[in-house]
Amino acid sequence: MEHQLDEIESDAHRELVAAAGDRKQIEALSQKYLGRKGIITQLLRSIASLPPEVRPNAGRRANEIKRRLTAETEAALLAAAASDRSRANRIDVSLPGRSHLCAPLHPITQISREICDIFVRMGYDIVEGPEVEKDYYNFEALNIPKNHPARDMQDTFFVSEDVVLRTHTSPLQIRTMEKQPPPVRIIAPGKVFRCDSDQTHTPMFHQVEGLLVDEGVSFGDLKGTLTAFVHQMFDEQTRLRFRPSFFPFTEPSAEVDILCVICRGSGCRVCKQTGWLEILGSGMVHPAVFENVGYDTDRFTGFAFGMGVERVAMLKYGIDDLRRFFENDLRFLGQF
Ligand code: 2NL
Repeated sequence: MEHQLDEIESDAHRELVAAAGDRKQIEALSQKYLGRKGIITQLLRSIASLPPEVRPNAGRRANEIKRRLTAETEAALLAAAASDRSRANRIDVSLPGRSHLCAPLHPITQISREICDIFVRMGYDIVEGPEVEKDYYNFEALNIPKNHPARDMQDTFFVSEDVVLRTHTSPLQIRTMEKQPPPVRIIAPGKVFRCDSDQTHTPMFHQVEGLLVDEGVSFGDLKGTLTAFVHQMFDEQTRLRFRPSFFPFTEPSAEVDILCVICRGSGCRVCKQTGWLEILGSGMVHPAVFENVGYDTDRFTGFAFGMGVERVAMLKYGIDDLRRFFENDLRFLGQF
Protein backbone atom coordinates (compact mmCIF):
# COMPACT_ATOMS: atom_id res chain seq x y z
CA MET A 1 0.00 0.00 0.00
CA GLU A 2 2.74 2.49 0.97
CA HIS A 3 4.70 1.67 -2.15
CA GLN A 4 1.56 2.19 -4.23
CA LEU A 5 0.98 5.62 -2.59
CA ASP A 6 4.57 6.77 -3.39
CA GLU A 7 4.14 5.73 -6.99
CA ILE A 8 0.82 7.60 -7.34
CA GLU A 9 2.39 10.74 -5.92
CA SER A 10 5.41 10.66 -8.20
CA ASP A 11 3.22 9.94 -11.26
CA ALA A 12 0.90 12.84 -10.42
CA HIS A 13 3.89 15.13 -9.83
CA ARG A 14 5.50 14.20 -13.16
CA GLU A 15 2.23 14.73 -15.06
CA LEU A 16 1.65 18.13 -13.41
CA VAL A 17 5.17 19.29 -14.34
CA ALA A 18 4.60 18.17 -17.93
CA ALA A 19 1.27 20.04 -18.03
CA ALA A 20 2.83 23.32 -16.80
CA GLY A 21 1.12 26.38 -18.29
CA ASP A 22 -1.79 24.40 -19.78
CA ARG A 23 -4.86 25.16 -17.70
CA LYS A 24 -7.13 22.53 -19.33
CA GLN A 25 -4.60 19.76 -18.81
CA ILE A 26 -3.99 20.74 -15.18
CA GLU A 27 -7.72 20.74 -14.52
CA ALA A 28 -7.98 17.27 -16.11
CA LEU A 29 -5.17 16.01 -13.87
CA SER A 30 -6.89 17.48 -10.84
CA GLN A 31 -9.98 15.48 -11.75
CA LYS A 32 -7.93 12.36 -12.46
CA TYR A 33 -6.29 12.34 -9.01
CA LEU A 34 -8.44 14.43 -6.70
CA GLY A 35 -11.89 14.46 -8.31
CA ARG A 36 -14.89 12.60 -6.93
CA LYS A 37 -13.84 9.45 -8.82
CA GLY A 38 -10.16 10.31 -8.73
CA ILE A 39 -7.37 7.90 -7.89
CA ILE A 40 -6.58 9.42 -4.48
CA THR A 41 -10.24 9.78 -3.53
CA GLN A 42 -10.87 6.14 -4.29
CA LEU A 43 -7.77 5.11 -2.46
CA LEU A 44 -8.88 7.01 0.64
CA ARG A 45 -12.24 5.27 0.45
CA SER A 46 -10.58 1.84 0.18
CA ILE A 47 -8.60 2.42 3.39
CA ALA A 48 -11.69 1.49 5.42
CA SER A 49 -11.39 -2.06 4.16
CA LEU A 50 -7.72 -2.50 5.16
CA PRO A 51 -6.69 -4.50 8.18
CA PRO A 52 -6.96 -2.33 11.34
CA GLU A 53 -3.19 -2.39 12.13
CA VAL A 54 -2.17 -0.72 8.81
CA ARG A 55 -5.21 1.64 8.56
CA PRO A 56 -3.85 4.61 10.61
CA ASN A 57 -0.51 4.77 8.77
CA ALA A 58 -2.03 4.33 5.32
CA GLY A 59 -4.71 6.91 6.13
CA ARG A 60 -2.14 9.48 7.28
CA ARG A 61 0.06 8.93 4.19
CA ALA A 62 -2.88 9.15 1.80
CA ASN A 63 -4.14 12.39 3.37
CA GLU A 64 -0.64 13.88 3.22
CA ILE A 65 -0.37 13.10 -0.46
CA LYS A 66 -3.84 14.52 -1.09
CA ARG A 67 -2.86 17.78 0.64
CA ARG A 68 0.43 18.08 -1.24
CA LEU A 69 -1.14 17.36 -4.63
CA THR A 70 -3.99 19.80 -3.97
CA ALA A 71 -1.44 22.54 -3.18
CA GLU A 72 0.67 21.66 -6.21
CA THR A 73 -2.38 21.74 -8.53
CA GLU A 74 -3.49 25.12 -7.22
CA ALA A 75 -0.02 26.55 -7.69
CA ALA A 76 0.13 25.15 -11.24
CA LEU A 77 -3.27 26.74 -12.06
CA LEU A 78 -2.14 30.13 -10.71
CA ALA A 79 1.07 29.97 -12.74
CA ALA A 80 -0.91 29.04 -15.87
CA ALA A 81 -3.27 32.02 -15.35
CA ALA A 82 -0.28 34.36 -14.95
CA SER A 83 1.34 33.11 -18.14
CA ASP A 84 -2.01 33.51 -20.01
CA ARG A 85 -2.05 37.15 -18.88
CA SER A 86 1.50 37.84 -19.90
CA ARG A 87 0.85 36.23 -23.29
CA ALA A 88 -2.14 38.54 -23.77
CA ASN A 89 0.02 41.59 -22.90
CA ARG A 90 2.93 40.54 -25.05
CA ILE A 91 4.33 43.25 -27.35
CA ASP A 92 4.41 42.42 -31.02
CA VAL A 93 7.84 43.75 -31.93
CA SER A 94 7.10 43.28 -35.63
CA LEU A 95 4.38 45.98 -35.61
CA PRO A 96 5.39 49.23 -37.33
CA GLY A 97 6.22 52.01 -34.79
CA ARG A 98 4.08 55.10 -34.24
CA SER A 99 5.86 58.20 -35.48
CA HIS A 100 5.92 61.38 -33.40
CA LEU A 101 5.51 64.80 -34.95
CA CYS A 102 8.47 66.67 -33.49
CA ALA A 103 8.45 70.44 -33.94
CA PRO A 104 11.73 72.32 -34.32
CA LEU A 105 12.45 75.25 -32.00
CA HIS A 106 11.26 78.65 -33.23
CA PRO A 107 14.05 80.33 -35.25
CA ILE A 108 14.14 83.18 -32.71
CA THR A 109 14.72 80.68 -29.89
CA GLN A 110 17.41 78.94 -31.94
CA ILE A 111 19.28 82.17 -32.73
CA SER A 112 18.92 83.48 -29.17
CA ARG A 113 20.45 80.25 -27.84
CA GLU A 114 23.18 80.32 -30.49
CA ILE A 115 24.15 83.88 -29.45
CA CYS A 116 24.14 82.93 -25.74
CA ASP A 117 26.14 79.74 -26.38
CA ILE A 118 28.98 81.71 -28.02
CA PHE A 119 29.29 83.90 -24.89
CA VAL A 120 28.82 80.96 -22.49
CA ARG A 121 31.86 79.37 -24.18
CA MET A 122 33.78 82.58 -23.38
CA GLY A 123 32.82 82.20 -19.69
CA TYR A 124 29.69 84.38 -19.42
CA ASP A 125 26.75 83.38 -17.19
CA ILE A 126 23.15 83.64 -18.43
CA VAL A 127 20.79 85.81 -16.33
CA GLU A 128 17.01 86.04 -16.70
CA GLY A 129 14.36 88.09 -14.91
CA PRO A 130 11.05 89.97 -14.91
CA GLU A 131 9.49 91.45 -18.06
CA VAL A 132 7.63 94.01 -15.94
CA GLU A 133 10.14 96.38 -14.35
CA LYS A 134 10.41 99.40 -12.12
CA ASP A 135 11.14 102.65 -13.90
CA TYR A 136 14.30 102.79 -11.79
CA TYR A 137 15.83 99.57 -13.24
CA ASN A 138 14.69 100.22 -16.79
CA PHE A 139 15.72 103.91 -16.99
CA GLU A 140 17.01 105.75 -13.94
CA ALA A 141 19.85 103.35 -13.01
CA LEU A 142 20.94 103.32 -16.67
CA ASN A 143 21.55 107.06 -16.70
CA ILE A 144 18.36 107.74 -18.68
CA PRO A 145 16.93 110.81 -16.91
CA LYS A 146 13.25 111.67 -16.46
CA ASN A 147 13.02 113.93 -19.52
CA HIS A 148 14.90 111.66 -21.91
CA PRO A 149 13.14 110.94 -25.25
CA ALA A 150 13.57 107.14 -24.71
CA ARG A 151 10.97 107.40 -21.95
CA ASP A 152 8.43 108.90 -24.28
CA MET A 153 4.91 107.44 -24.16
CA GLN A 154 5.45 106.59 -27.83
CA ASP A 155 8.22 104.12 -27.00
CA THR A 156 7.36 102.72 -23.60
CA PHE A 157 4.42 100.67 -22.35
CA PHE A 158 3.59 102.05 -18.92
CA VAL A 159 1.89 99.77 -16.39
CA SER A 160 1.69 102.59 -13.85
CA GLU A 161 3.62 105.79 -13.23
CA ASP A 162 6.77 103.99 -12.08
CA VAL A 163 6.26 100.48 -13.57
CA VAL A 164 6.93 99.64 -17.25
CA LEU A 165 7.27 96.68 -19.61
CA ARG A 166 11.05 96.52 -19.94
CA THR A 167 12.29 98.18 -23.13
CA HIS A 168 15.63 96.31 -22.99
CA THR A 169 17.14 93.53 -20.84
CA SER A 170 19.63 95.91 -19.13
CA PRO A 171 17.55 95.97 -15.88
CA LEU A 172 18.76 92.37 -15.30
CA GLN A 173 22.33 93.56 -15.47
CA ILE A 174 21.68 96.38 -13.00
CA ARG A 175 20.04 93.87 -10.63
CA THR A 176 23.02 91.50 -10.99
CA MET A 177 25.55 94.27 -10.26
CA GLU A 178 23.53 95.34 -7.20
CA LYS A 179 23.83 91.78 -5.88
CA GLN A 180 27.48 90.95 -6.58
CA PRO A 181 30.85 92.72 -6.76
CA PRO A 182 33.08 92.53 -9.89
CA PRO A 183 34.24 90.56 -11.78
CA VAL A 184 30.92 90.28 -13.67
CA ARG A 185 30.50 88.43 -16.93
CA ILE A 186 26.83 88.02 -17.87
CA ILE A 187 24.57 87.61 -20.87
CA ALA A 188 20.89 88.60 -20.62
CA PRO A 189 18.45 87.21 -23.21
CA GLY A 190 14.70 87.88 -23.22
CA LYS A 191 11.57 89.54 -24.52
CA VAL A 192 11.43 93.34 -24.60
CA PHE A 193 8.57 95.72 -25.40
CA ARG A 194 8.31 98.99 -27.31
CA CYS A 195 5.17 100.86 -28.19
CA ASP A 196 5.90 100.70 -31.90
CA SER A 197 4.39 98.70 -34.77
CA ASP A 198 5.08 98.94 -38.50
CA GLN A 199 6.93 97.13 -41.34
CA THR A 200 10.18 96.98 -39.37
CA HIS A 201 8.95 97.12 -35.73
CA THR A 202 6.86 94.79 -33.57
CA PRO A 203 5.62 95.77 -30.08
CA MET A 204 7.46 92.76 -28.63
CA PHE A 205 10.86 91.54 -29.79
CA HIS A 206 13.85 89.68 -28.40
CA GLN A 207 17.14 91.01 -27.22
CA VAL A 208 20.43 89.69 -25.96
CA GLU A 209 22.57 92.03 -23.89
CA GLY A 210 26.01 91.37 -22.46
CA LEU A 211 28.09 92.97 -19.71
CA LEU A 212 31.66 92.49 -18.56
CA VAL A 213 33.15 94.35 -15.57
CA ASP A 214 36.61 93.87 -14.06
CA GLU A 215 39.84 95.74 -13.36
CA GLY A 216 41.57 97.03 -16.49
CA VAL A 217 38.85 96.27 -19.04
CA SER A 218 39.49 98.35 -22.18
CA PHE A 219 37.78 99.27 -25.45
CA GLY A 220 40.26 96.82 -27.03
CA ASP A 221 38.62 94.02 -25.00
CA LEU A 222 35.21 95.12 -26.32
CA LYS A 223 36.49 95.04 -29.92
CA GLY A 224 38.17 91.66 -29.51
CA THR A 225 35.13 90.08 -27.83
CA LEU A 226 32.60 91.36 -30.37
CA THR A 227 34.86 90.46 -33.31
CA ALA A 228 35.15 86.89 -31.98
CA PHE A 229 31.35 86.82 -31.57
CA VAL A 230 30.64 87.99 -35.14
CA HIS A 231 33.15 85.51 -36.57
CA GLN A 232 31.43 82.62 -34.75
CA MET A 233 27.89 83.79 -35.46
CA PHE A 234 28.43 84.43 -39.19
CA ASP A 235 31.79 83.18 -40.47
CA GLU A 236 35.51 83.75 -39.89
CA GLN A 237 35.76 85.87 -43.06
CA THR A 238 32.98 88.32 -42.07
CA ARG A 239 34.38 91.87 -42.03
CA LEU A 240 33.13 94.26 -39.39
CA ARG A 241 33.54 97.91 -38.45
CA PHE A 242 33.03 99.91 -35.24
CA ARG A 243 31.17 103.16 -35.88
CA PRO A 244 30.92 105.92 -33.21
CA SER A 245 27.44 106.20 -31.69
CA PHE A 246 25.61 107.37 -28.58
CA PHE A 247 23.79 105.65 -25.71
CA PRO A 248 23.12 107.30 -22.33
CA PHE A 249 24.53 104.24 -20.50
CA THR A 250 27.86 103.91 -22.36
CA GLU A 251 30.74 106.30 -23.08
CA PRO A 252 32.28 105.98 -25.59
CA SER A 253 29.66 104.08 -27.59
CA ALA A 254 29.99 102.22 -30.87
CA GLU A 255 27.67 100.43 -33.23
CA VAL A 256 28.97 97.34 -34.99
CA ASP A 257 28.30 96.83 -38.68
CA ILE A 258 29.08 93.76 -40.75
CA LEU A 259 29.78 93.83 -44.48
CA CYS A 260 26.42 93.29 -46.19
CA VAL A 261 25.78 89.53 -46.39
CA ILE A 262 23.68 90.07 -49.53
CA CYS A 263 25.88 92.23 -51.77
CA ARG A 264 29.22 91.77 -49.99
CA GLY A 265 29.71 95.54 -49.80
CA SER A 266 28.87 96.68 -53.31
CA GLY A 267 25.54 98.22 -52.27
CA CYS A 268 22.01 96.81 -52.46
CA ARG A 269 18.45 97.34 -51.24
CA VAL A 270 19.02 95.47 -47.96
CA CYS A 271 21.99 97.64 -46.89
CA LYS A 272 20.42 100.74 -48.45
CA GLN A 273 23.45 101.07 -50.76
CA THR A 274 25.87 101.52 -47.83
CA GLY A 275 27.47 98.07 -48.15
CA TRP A 276 27.15 97.62 -44.35
CA LEU A 277 24.52 96.19 -41.98
CA GLU A 278 24.21 97.27 -38.35
CA ILE A 279 24.05 94.26 -36.03
CA LEU A 280 24.66 95.53 -32.51
CA GLY A 281 25.24 98.48 -30.21
CA SER A 282 27.97 98.62 -27.59
CA GLY A 283 30.21 100.79 -25.46
CA MET A 284 32.20 101.25 -22.26
CA VAL A 285 29.82 101.34 -19.29
CA HIS A 286 29.13 104.96 -18.23
CA PRO A 287 30.61 105.76 -14.77
CA ALA A 288 27.18 107.06 -13.68
CA VAL A 289 25.81 103.50 -14.09
CA PHE A 290 28.58 102.09 -11.90
CA GLU A 291 27.91 104.76 -9.27
CA ASN A 292 24.23 103.74 -9.18
CA VAL A 293 25.15 100.15 -8.27
CA GLY A 294 27.94 101.15 -5.86
CA TYR A 295 30.92 100.00 -7.96
CA ASP A 296 34.26 101.79 -7.43
CA THR A 297 34.79 103.72 -10.69
CA ASP A 298 38.50 104.25 -9.92
CA ARG A 299 39.07 100.54 -9.82
CA PHE A 300 36.64 99.01 -12.32
CA THR A 301 35.78 99.49 -15.96
CA GLY A 302 33.55 97.43 -18.22
CA PHE A 303 31.91 97.11 -21.57
CA ALA A 304 28.33 96.29 -22.55
CA PHE A 305 26.49 95.50 -25.75
CA GLY A 306 23.01 94.73 -26.97
CA MET A 307 21.46 93.23 -30.07
CA GLY A 308 18.03 92.43 -31.45
CA VAL A 309 17.59 88.68 -32.02
CA GLU A 310 15.06 89.16 -34.87
CA ARG A 311 17.54 91.38 -36.65
CA VAL A 312 20.43 88.90 -36.30
CA ALA A 313 18.11 86.08 -37.50
CA MET A 314 17.03 88.12 -40.55
CA LEU A 315 20.65 88.83 -41.49
CA LYS A 316 21.79 85.27 -40.90
CA TYR A 317 18.95 83.62 -42.83
CA GLY A 318 18.31 86.38 -45.39
CA ILE A 319 14.70 86.95 -44.23
CA ASP A 320 13.31 90.27 -45.50
CA ASP A 321 10.12 90.65 -43.45
CA LEU A 322 10.14 90.81 -39.65
CA ARG A 323 6.48 89.79 -39.47
CA ARG A 324 7.27 86.23 -40.70
CA PHE A 325 8.51 85.40 -37.18
CA PHE A 326 5.13 86.15 -35.63
CA GLU A 327 2.69 84.75 -38.21
CA ASN A 328 3.19 81.14 -37.04
CA ASP A 329 3.11 79.77 -40.58
CA LEU A 330 4.54 76.25 -40.18
CA ARG A 331 5.80 76.24 -43.78
CA PHE A 332 8.05 79.18 -42.83
CA LEU A 333 8.99 78.03 -39.32
CA GLY A 334 9.80 74.46 -40.47
CA GLN A 335 12.71 75.67 -42.62
CA PHE A 336 15.11 76.29 -39.73
C1 2NL B 1 21.25 98.05 -28.97
C2 2NL B 1 22.21 98.65 -28.02
C3 2NL B 1 23.19 98.36 -25.89
C4 2NL B 1 23.94 98.24 -23.64
C5 2NL B 1 23.04 97.91 -24.61
C6 2NL B 1 24.19 98.26 -21.20
C7 2NL B 1 23.78 97.70 -20.03
C8 2NL B 1 24.27 98.16 -18.84
C9 2NL B 1 25.17 99.17 -18.82
C10 2NL B 1 25.55 99.71 -20.00
CL1 2NL B 1 23.76 97.47 -17.38
N1 2NL B 1 25.08 99.26 -21.18
N2 2NL B 1 23.72 97.78 -22.35
C11 2NL B 1 25.06 99.02 -23.98
C12 2NL B 1 25.20 99.47 -25.27
C13 2NL B 1 24.27 99.13 -26.25
O1 2NL B 1 22.24 97.98 -26.81
O2 2NL B 1 21.24 98.45 -30.10
N3 2NL B 1 20.44 97.12 -28.54
C14 2NL B 1 19.48 96.47 -29.37
